[in-house]
Amino acid sequence: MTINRKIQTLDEFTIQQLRNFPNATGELSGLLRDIGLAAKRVNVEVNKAGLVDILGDAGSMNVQGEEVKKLDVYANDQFAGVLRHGISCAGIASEELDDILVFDDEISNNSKYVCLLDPLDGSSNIDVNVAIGTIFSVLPRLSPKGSPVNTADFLQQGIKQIAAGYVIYGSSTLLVYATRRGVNGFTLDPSIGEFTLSHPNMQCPPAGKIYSVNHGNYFQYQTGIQQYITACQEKNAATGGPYTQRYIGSMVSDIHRNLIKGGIFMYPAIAGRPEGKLRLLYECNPFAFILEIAGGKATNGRQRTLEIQPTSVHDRTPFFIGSTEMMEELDKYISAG
Ligand code: P6P
Repeated sequence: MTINRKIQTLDEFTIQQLRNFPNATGELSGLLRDIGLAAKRVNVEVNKAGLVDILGDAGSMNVQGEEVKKLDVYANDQFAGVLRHGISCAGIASEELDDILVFDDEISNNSKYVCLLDPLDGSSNIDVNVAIGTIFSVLPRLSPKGSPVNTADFLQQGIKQIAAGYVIYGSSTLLVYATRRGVNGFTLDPSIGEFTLSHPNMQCPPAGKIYSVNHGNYFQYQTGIQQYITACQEKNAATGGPYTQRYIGSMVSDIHRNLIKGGIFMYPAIAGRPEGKLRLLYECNPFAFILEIAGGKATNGRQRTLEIQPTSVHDRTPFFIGSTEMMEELDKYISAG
């Protein structure tokens, strides 16, 4: 029997990375494998979401007499569970948890990393079958090993991230993660139940023709942003260039598409939300890290996202991310606006 060595699974890839760095402890590889396992479990339930009427609404009991959980609560439990029982993570912050969750056991207290998660972003799209996703960020702990982690371990600038990634539960299930060595994507192969390398060394095109923004908030955006959006539209009319507006309402999908094809995603401040809607630590920082490693840019309109100093776990931030040339053009409009 010949083994198809061309197909590299996530586990093989992370172990190969480990072999390239003999001094590495393997904790990051282990953490990424744990995330892949949780993502596979979440994927099974997300794919059944359309059957909720059969399986029962959240809070009800299903035919097996088990309590049916809301999918984002289920997703949080899956990621928290595998990370708690792994050897690499000392605690997590999550959109689903009011405060940090400290694992506080002997193994976890000696782990190197903390993980920050949006376990299931865009979950309001589940009932209309729009792709949703998981977003994760990995930070090195600051507190001494052997002790429980604390909030300060999580309130670090995004430039301190060791790794970051996302999972898209869409037409296929794709896990993308970045370290400083590059961005790589793995598509779940149901026939073997493994994530397999499908998008090696992902790069964000420096230019693009796709802009992603919620036009419904247009009149709430600051002048420079309104002018940039109009410029994107005028390009289309004036130059016949194929500028296209694409906005799915699921940032994982919008940003993934722009990462591959080139484009810009914007979630500006709006009336009543001076800090915007998106969360800094577990939505914007992971994507900012990934896009910068892939050659793109990410800001809050004034400052590099990765340099923003967090003040609390659930901080929000205005968010602009994508192809470098589009981000630089946006910056000109914001500065002149
Ligand atoms: P709006 C989903 O709820 C989310 O957090 C992101 O995934 C998405 O980009 C954004 O909110 C959409 O927000 O206000 O445009 O519906």
